[in-house]
Amino acid sequence: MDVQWYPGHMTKARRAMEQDLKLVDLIIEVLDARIPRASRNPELARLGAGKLRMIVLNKADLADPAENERWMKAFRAEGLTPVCMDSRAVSSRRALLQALETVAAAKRERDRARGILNRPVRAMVVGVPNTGKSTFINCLSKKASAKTGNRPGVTRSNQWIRLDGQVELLDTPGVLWPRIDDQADARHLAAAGSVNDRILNLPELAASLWNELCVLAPDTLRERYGLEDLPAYDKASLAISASRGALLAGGEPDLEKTAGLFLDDFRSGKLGRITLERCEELPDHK
Ligand SMILES: Nc1nc2c(ncn2[C@@H]2O[C@H](COP(=O)(O)OP(=O)(O)OP(=O)(O)O)[C@@H](O)[C@H]2O)c(=O)[nH]1
Ligand SMILES: [Mg+2]
Repeated sequence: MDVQWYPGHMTKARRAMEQDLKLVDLIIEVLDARIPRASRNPELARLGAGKLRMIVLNKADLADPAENERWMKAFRAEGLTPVCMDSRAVSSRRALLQALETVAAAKRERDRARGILNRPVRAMVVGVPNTGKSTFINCLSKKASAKTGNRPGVTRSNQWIRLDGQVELLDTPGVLWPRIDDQADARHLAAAGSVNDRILNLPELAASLWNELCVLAPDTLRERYGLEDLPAYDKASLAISASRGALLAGGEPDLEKTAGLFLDDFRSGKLGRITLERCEELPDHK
């Protein structure tokens, strides 16, 4: 599947990110916990060299809890500080602030040794589109300061948001990279909602997700769509379109709409908590 979504604002955002990295002490990378591998920016290790780093496995409420734990362990083994988060729930806030303070303590200590007092810790919040960066910031600041939305590309420019207690967060637009070489990465980013649906072939994307979910969550698929066995997507989509009434004017199945319904079921967690990527897949270079 060819995913090439690199609109102008992303080129600008990527440049701004390189510039603004000079201003920050800490990089908080917000990943989608369902696709922690594909949603990781392969350039960040290089761009952020020398900076403090934190990983937020956001949308952890939509991912398999056992997989969340495995991913946390893998990130810890890399020397990073990972936190699982449901940014829509205030209950996630405290653990995150604690982790943030632990990471920030190193920076405050360094400042103190140089005689610098009370300089706020500045963190840049980065990630692919739609992982919940702005929602995450709003959760921490307890205000709806940053604009959020259920589609990729909502945040268009950088915005500083100050938390109480000497921390400033920079909200940034979600960025992808100009070429996504790995096909599985591309499909997963699209399935999770990080790519603009308008450039995608939705029935093709739905078919690839269907194949994966037949392995990861077969019982859920059977139950949700009232199927006795699990046919190939072509056949399953006919059944889904009939049961959901996704039909064209002449009564033919509307396969575009059916694909959208199925993808929405996955994206909104109606198919249960599913992680598409196992942590053994974490390649060394990321
Ligand atoms: N279930 C769940 N939904 C979340 C979570 N965090 C954010 N969302 C939803 O995900 C969607 C995207 O959230 P945003 O905060 O706008 O995402 P973003 O990363 O800022 O997106 P861009 O600015 O487009 O890059 C919204 O519909 C949020 O309500 C989470 O932890 N769990
Ligand atoms: Mg945003």
